Amino acid sequence: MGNSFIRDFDGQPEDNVLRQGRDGSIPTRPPEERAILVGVDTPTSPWKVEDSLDELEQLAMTANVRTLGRLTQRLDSPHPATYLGKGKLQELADLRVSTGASVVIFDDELSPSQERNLEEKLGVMVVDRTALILDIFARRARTHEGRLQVELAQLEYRLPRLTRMWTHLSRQGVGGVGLRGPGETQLEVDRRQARGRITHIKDEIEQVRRQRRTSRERRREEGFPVVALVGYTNAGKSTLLNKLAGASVLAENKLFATLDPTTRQVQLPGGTISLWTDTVGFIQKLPTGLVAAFRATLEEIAEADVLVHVVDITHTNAEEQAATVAETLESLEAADKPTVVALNKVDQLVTGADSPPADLEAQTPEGYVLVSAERGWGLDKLLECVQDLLEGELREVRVLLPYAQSSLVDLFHQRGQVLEEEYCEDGTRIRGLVPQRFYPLIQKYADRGTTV
Ligand SMILES: Nc1nc2c(ncn2[C@@H]2O[C@H](COP(=O)(O)OP(=O)(O)OP(=O)(O)O)[C@@H](O)[C@H]2O)c(=O)[nH]1
Ligand SMILES: [Mg+2]
Repeated sequence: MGNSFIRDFDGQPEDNVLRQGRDGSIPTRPPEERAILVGVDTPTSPWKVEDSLDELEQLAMTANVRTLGRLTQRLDSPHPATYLGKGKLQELADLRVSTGASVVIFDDELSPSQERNLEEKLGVMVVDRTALILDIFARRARTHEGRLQVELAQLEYRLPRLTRMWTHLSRQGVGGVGLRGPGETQLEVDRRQARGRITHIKDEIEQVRRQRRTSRERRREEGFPVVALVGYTNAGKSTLLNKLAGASVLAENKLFATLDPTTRQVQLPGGTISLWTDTVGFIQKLPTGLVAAFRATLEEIAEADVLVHVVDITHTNAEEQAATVAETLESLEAADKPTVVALNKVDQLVTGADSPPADLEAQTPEGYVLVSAERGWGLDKLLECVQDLLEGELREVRVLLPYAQSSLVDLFHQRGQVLEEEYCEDGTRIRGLVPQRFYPLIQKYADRGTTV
């Protein structure tokens, strides 16, 4: 397994802690589940199957599931009916019996029929990567928005899998892995009800999106540049924000510690106040339904002025992780944003030093900064890079600003640059540079047919 931080996992479901005291009773922790992990090694997969299973094991631990064994098979693609080939499936069934595992977790999303066939053959609960991620998200969601988004993703995942029994709607928190979260009661409901609920949640999420958009516009008008922290889960985004802003975002050695976005002020070296948003981390094979459900949250990224992509360079799969982040940004149409890459956790690469190693520093290309979020290394440099990118976004405009809009004239002087200025009868005529983000504010005063 070779990954030391896995040992730090405590495996405690925090939901129990939260539930304690709410009804006065002492919580009974559901028995820990024990799993076999299964993956296929396909020629097209960018990850080595063992690395992907390492990650699946961490996901399982985060969901309080202990791994008892693993099984992999080399295939061109997963078998359409049973994921594994016939012989391998028998091997899995035998391994399941000999280990006494209570659940089998598959490293790819299973089709509803694969899931049914596998459950029949194995005689225990079958969970796929998507359900496991949804389970963790369900435990993490704290805000109304986060819960809505998770519930939507869960409903859409479960809808095609509905058979006899359907558990949903209120947060009961019991049930096995993959069955937890905002989404459960004893009620048995049919597909029609689930669809109705989906429509309802989508409406609510649309409201959230509108509110988010309004507050983004307000921030924009107030002139605060927005920086979004993006990166693979567990890369150190929250630790970085905590260090930079003295914030107290939960940062821990668990996958998907952060689900709901948090925004904090960070002062840049030139004195400008910028707003930094920390949000949900990415992961390979992130279900597209989940990305779609989290659109309201992820729009924060799409609308940021600059991205800081945090990479854990000590991770064996740092490159693959960075590629996954790039792909996810692509799907969010945020891949072209000005980006600084923060190569994090450099403190783990040196012993006894209190700054990044000079030889590494010398090799670091432009646009990359070596940092240690935990130790506070490289943060000044990171902020400088962000500032440079923000300033690099200055855009030349010609405007005629009415005298009543003197604050917009100030904007040029304070945040941009005045190249030519002329006082006329109808206002101040300016040719100048303004940061791109202010453009919407002054667009309507664009000066056509001018002398300046
Ligand atoms: N050694 C070392 N550990 C770090 C550093 N930055 C973060 N960590 C550790 O990495 C783990 C993950 O950090 P988080 O800040 O929670 O990571 P994140 O990117 O917010 O993760 P998610 O919210 O799960 O997406 C924690 O255990 C941190 O203490 C660092 O610079 N050096
Ligand atoms: Mg986090």
